[in-house]
Amino acid sequence: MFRSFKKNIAFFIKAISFFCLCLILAGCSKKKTENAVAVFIPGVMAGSPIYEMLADGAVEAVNEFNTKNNSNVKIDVIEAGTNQAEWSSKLTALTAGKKYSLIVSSNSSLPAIIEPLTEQFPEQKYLVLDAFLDKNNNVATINYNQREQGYLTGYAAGLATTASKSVFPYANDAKKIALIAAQEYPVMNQVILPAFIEGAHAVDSEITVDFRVVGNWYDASKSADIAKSLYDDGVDVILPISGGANQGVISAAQTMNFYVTWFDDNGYEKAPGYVISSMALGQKRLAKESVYSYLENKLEFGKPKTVGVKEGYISYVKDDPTCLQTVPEDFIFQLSAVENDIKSGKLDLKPLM
Ligand code: RBF
Repeated sequence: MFRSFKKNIAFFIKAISFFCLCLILAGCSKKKTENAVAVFIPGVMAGSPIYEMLADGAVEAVNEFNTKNNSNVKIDVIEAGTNQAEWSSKLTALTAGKKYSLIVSSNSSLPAIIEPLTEQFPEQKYLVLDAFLDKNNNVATINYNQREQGYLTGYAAGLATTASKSVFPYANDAKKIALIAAQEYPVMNQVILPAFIEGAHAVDSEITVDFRVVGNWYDASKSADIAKSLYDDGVDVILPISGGANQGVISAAQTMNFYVTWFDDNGYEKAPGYVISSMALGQKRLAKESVYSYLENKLEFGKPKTVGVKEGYISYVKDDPTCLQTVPEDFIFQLSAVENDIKSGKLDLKPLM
């Protein structure tokens, strides 16, 4: 009698333990499938198409995933602001909050901020576009071959500055172009500027390229002053890469009459007749595809990728109605030929970093 009572108790304890184990396992597996995404904008979105496209693509990916799978993945977009000294502590706080399974961002300075965090928070995954980081299994990076983007833009500027007034009325006799950057950073100094010069020199080796720095990504009146002084020096084509401050270069172009070559997205509408080229990044599509593949558990971490013209993530925008109306046909034809040479491999512009 006592033995059978003991047997029953033992059975009861085993059953309870099994039940608890099942509950724990169910809890664990549930936690694993609960995804949430944060888009960490290193700066502000206004005036920075590269960040707007990042957020748009990530939000679209989550919305489509939720609709297709009847799930409820959350996504938040957080602007870190223009004070770069605060980015590291803001990203640390976002990570430490453990609210998001994936933090998405974009720009080449982010890997250096993220690397130490991956040791402190080994569960956190990051996806960074427009950046490069090797051998870190918590970080996926996809970089653009901006030598191609810079080269094509330099080629465009070179064609315009050497053109006759009958083709480009605001072109002068001096063969002078310029790049106005918000700040100096490794990709700017070692890739974009050298490639811009390389492309211009492929048109004419006598072209001189001026390089000026605004000092931040928002001061449009300062960038307008810089652009005006460059114009006074004989510069007739400017490439602005200064986020919100690009607007100053656009207004100066319209007042003084010089040309602008645009970077990152389609810029013809900003100043029809003044913006003569646009070299766009497929940042929205890349953000959408990579966030979607993360949600499907297919995103590869620790294996950096580089994409460019061949893969369709850098492209010369020429099917735009304003472009077709305001930009000389022969110029479009010549620039398209260079893009095709890159596509076919005839012109091999290997990444510089
Ligand atoms: N690009 C922007 O359009 N807006 C920005 O606020 C901005 N901030 C940047 C800050 C740092 C530290 C670095 C390295 C780059 C930044 N970029 C910004 C540039 C961007 O990553 C890219 O290089 C350019 O848009 C050219 O494709």
